[in-house]
Amino acid sequence: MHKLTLTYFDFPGGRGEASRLALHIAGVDWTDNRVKRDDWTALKPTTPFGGLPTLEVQGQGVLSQSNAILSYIGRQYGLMPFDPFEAARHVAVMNAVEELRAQANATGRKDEEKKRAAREAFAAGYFARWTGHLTRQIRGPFIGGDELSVADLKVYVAMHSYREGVYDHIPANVLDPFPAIASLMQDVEVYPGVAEWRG
Ligand SMILES: N[C@@H](CCC(=O)N[C@@H](CS)C(=O)NCC(=O)O)C(=O)O
Repeated sequence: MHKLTLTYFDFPGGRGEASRLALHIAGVDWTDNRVKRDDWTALKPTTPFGGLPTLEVQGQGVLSQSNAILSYIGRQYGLMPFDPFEAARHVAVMNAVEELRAQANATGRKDEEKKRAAREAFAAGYFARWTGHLTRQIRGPFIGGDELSVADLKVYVAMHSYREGVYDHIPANVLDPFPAIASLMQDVEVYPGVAEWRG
């Protein structure tokens, strides 16, 4: 068994949290390495692509890119479908979460009124379309049906941030019109190990 170290910033969200959840659910021996912002400048050039998370797999090397890390953990520990087409569909969902993140991040503005306008347009436009697309990917209760996967964890962490109001001017009830996503979130929350990890 390879020793695993997941490195990410010290907060319960972003691109690293789904991998932490997956490793916890998998019940494997892993190190939760949390980087302080002050230490990041020195660490950044040592990472494969200049970003976190990374996953060090002892004896093999260091992986970067959140979706590659999730795919690796999922394949190793039964949190990814075995069927190649179905697995690729799950990767597509994870990549779509990254596209959503990029669009959301592009709504940041220094001027508060401009930010409000950009966020409201995003919520009514890209976000509403995206959640519609995601809904059609959910077989129910999880993306692949009965089995939880790393893609469900990625969706869960990303959608949770909206519910927590991380993006100001986007209301915390923005997911209300999408019951399949709300149901997936609920089922992830009661999945063994999740509440324990999230605290
Ligand atoms: N495509 C990469 C993006 C990695 C990334 O930009 N991570 C952010 C944290 S979520 C980061 O390292 N930010 C600090 C920096 O870029 O210096 C992935 O999915 O892992």
